[in-house]
This record gives sequence, C-alpha cells and structure tokens, in this order.
Amino acid sequence: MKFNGIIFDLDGVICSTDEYHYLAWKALAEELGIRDFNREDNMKQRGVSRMESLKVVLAKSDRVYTPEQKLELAERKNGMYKKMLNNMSPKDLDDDVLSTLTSLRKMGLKLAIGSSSKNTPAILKQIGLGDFFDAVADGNCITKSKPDPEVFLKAAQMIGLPPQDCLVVEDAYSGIDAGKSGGFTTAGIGTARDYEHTDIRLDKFSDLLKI
Ligand code: B16
Ligand code: MG
Repeated sequence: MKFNGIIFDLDGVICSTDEYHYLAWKALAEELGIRDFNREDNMKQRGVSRMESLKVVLAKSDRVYTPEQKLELAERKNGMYKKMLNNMSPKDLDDDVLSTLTSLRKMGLKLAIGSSSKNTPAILKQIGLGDFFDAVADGNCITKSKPDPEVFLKAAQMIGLPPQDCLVVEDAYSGIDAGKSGGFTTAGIGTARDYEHTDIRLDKFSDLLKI
C-alpha cells in the first residue's frame, strides 16, 4: 500500500443507507403530488447535500417554494429518513467491510470518514463504528458539498496527512470528482467503479488490501 491514510465515503461505501434515502425522498415527493420521482433521479442525489438533493425532487414540480418552505421539506424528509436509520444495527455492517477495516488498521494506516451526511455520527453509532475512525469529517463541518473537495481536505487535515498521501474511496461520481479536485487518488466501488475519472476500480471492499 503506497498510501498512509484512507478516507472513506460513508453512504454506499461503508454501509448502504442509500436505499433509505431513496425511500424517504420518494415518500416526500408523493406527499407533494410528484408521482414520477424515480431511481434515476435518486442517482443524482448520491453524495450531494440534503438541500442539493431536495432540488432534484423539486425539479419535478411546477410549484415555487420559499426558502423557509424548502427547509421545512428537507427537515420532513430527514425525519422520515432518521426513523429508518433507527432500524440499523451492526448487522448492517458487511463482514467484508469490517474485516478489511480491521486489517487496514493493523497495517498502521490512518482511517477517516469523509461524508456529506449530517447524520454520520448517528449512522456510525448504529452500525457499531462510533469510535473506530481516527477522524470523521461530515456534513456538519463543511460549507460546500461534494463535488467540492472540502470534506476530504478536512479529513486529511484531521489525520495530519497531505492529499497525495491519502486514498479516497467513493461510490458516487460527485465524490470521485471531489477527490480528484482535492489532489487525492480515488478508488471507486459500486456506481463509481466504472466512472471514467476513477483511478482504482474495486469489485469488492476487500480489494483495498491488494493495492
Ligand atoms: P443527510 P455520503 C450523502 O452521504 C448521501 O450519499 C446523499 O445521498 C445525501 O444527500 C447526503 O449524504 C446528505 O445526507 O441528509 O443525512 O445529511 O455518500 O457523502 O456518505
Ligand atoms: Mg456515497
């Protein structure tokens, strides 16, 4: 391994909260009378902030909402999403992910989270990784969402390493773009595996041990 640190995206990399995001946005869309919100729309919400995700939903509506109403809608979706998160437990952490993280830690690498989600601390706690990472940079400590590199630069700073010394692991195009523009090498898994800007393609999480 030529890196001294790895920064992991959370949703879609460490665990799968993406389905819950989809279901909660879909429920909100239906409440607003938007019937054709679909999985393709949901793909555009991957990795981007809650308010950017709301724009994807409202693009399908003719109604105009005030900034206050938009905040209320985002809050309403988050309430439904948080209820779904309550069902998560350490069983939602894949064995392949847990054993790989444990091996990487034994190899002496610094391990951090770089997520757009403001629910990151709650999700990590639910899956039993509340105290695992050396640093957690998330939606609560950034002003610009991916594809801006802010969250990854913050995570690198927190573990005391320059971007060239860290690998960013992502499942979303916006996250790969964020990693690249921050000067990081990127590894893509899931949706981002075959993205043209991804540097290293992972078929499964444990492929990280082969780098
Ligand atoms: P929240 P990640 C991202 O997490 C999700 O991929 C994205 O769909 C979501 O809109 C964003 O978090 C904000 O989440 O509403 O919980 O603050 O992939 O960056 O770990
Ligand atoms: Mg993600």
